[in-house]
Amino acid sequence: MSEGVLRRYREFLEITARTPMITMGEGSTPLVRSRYLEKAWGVGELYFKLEGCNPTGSFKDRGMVMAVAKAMEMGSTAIMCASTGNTSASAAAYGAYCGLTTIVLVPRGDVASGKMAQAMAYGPKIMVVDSTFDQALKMVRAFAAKHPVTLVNSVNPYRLEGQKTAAFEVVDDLGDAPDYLFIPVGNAGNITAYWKGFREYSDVGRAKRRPKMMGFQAEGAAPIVRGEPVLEPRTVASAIKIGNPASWKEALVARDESGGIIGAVSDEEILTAYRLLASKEGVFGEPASAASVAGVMKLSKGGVDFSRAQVVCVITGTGLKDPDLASQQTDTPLQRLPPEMEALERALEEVLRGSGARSRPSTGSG
Ligand code: AN7
Repeated sequence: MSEGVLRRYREFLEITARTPMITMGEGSTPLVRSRYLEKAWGVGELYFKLEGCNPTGSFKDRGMVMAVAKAMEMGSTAIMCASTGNTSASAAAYGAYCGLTTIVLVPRGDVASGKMAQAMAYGPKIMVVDSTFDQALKMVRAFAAKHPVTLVNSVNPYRLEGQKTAAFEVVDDLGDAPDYLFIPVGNAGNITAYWKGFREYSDVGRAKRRPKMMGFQAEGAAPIVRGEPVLEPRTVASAIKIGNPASWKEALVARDESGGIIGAVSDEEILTAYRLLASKEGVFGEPASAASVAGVMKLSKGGVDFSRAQVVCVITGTGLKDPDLASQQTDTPLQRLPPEMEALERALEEVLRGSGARSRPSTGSG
């Protein structure tokens, strides 16, 4: 059976004898070294933390497993959240796994189709609200304060407790904290959780240093960068289309204590990074995730010297979450082919020449 984050990092979490040690196999995600962008952008060492490899395809599972375990420990039978998609998918999955009633509110028209289909598959109560994410979050906060349901948005402190384990893993894999941690920022829970994780690990001596926290918002949804809430956030990266982040203050603390920045990248930069990440690195992340990579691209092209730095980019969710955008963003042609070997050889003549592949004698055995 998978270890899961509750067992792997139990000494750093608030686990009691009565905490159900549930797991769907979250955590222990790959840290992959770049083979192309690192050189293209002149970075000393560039790594991608593949959080799309979690059970529901995003980092949310780390926090959800902790929030759900504590909800059950306290006798709760219902969980609730507002979401741009990934939190609702994760809540619905863990809710189904644990037999809880799950209620999710999503902003109408703002959730990628893969997340919507996924959330629906788990069978929660889903309500589509004619509002932004920020308004839906306000509604669930008010509702949960009044009724017997556990709020599992990142304002639930156990969510961030679970999510901080990703920082532990980065240190465990690299042997120390990296110089820089690039991360997309929406509701600002994850940047807060990573910073907490890095701090705790260095406090107990498991890391000798702490990284600079480099958070990136989308330009049209960059309240922290602008210094005021954005009433009508706009961005192609629907996961981070958030105008009034719940962990705003905590994100500023992470930025300032670490000597990092919170910056903005345009949708164009996000999409360029999104395409490069998939086509040059084989890493298919969702658009919001590409904001972290766009951040490295923007700063390195803007003259920041990363040539001696160790840089980690958090790829927060899988590209499969947003198949419509993926189809729009690719120029890979689909070629029709009659079902004949000769046609296949004709069609691939140039491809093989272009790849430098040498023809070789047939072995006769196929
Ligand atoms: C892929 O699911 O807010 O700054 O409701 O799905 O911790 O909010 C998702 C956020 C980055 C931003 N990448 O993280 C939700 C939700 C992906 C995300 C973020 C989200 P936070």
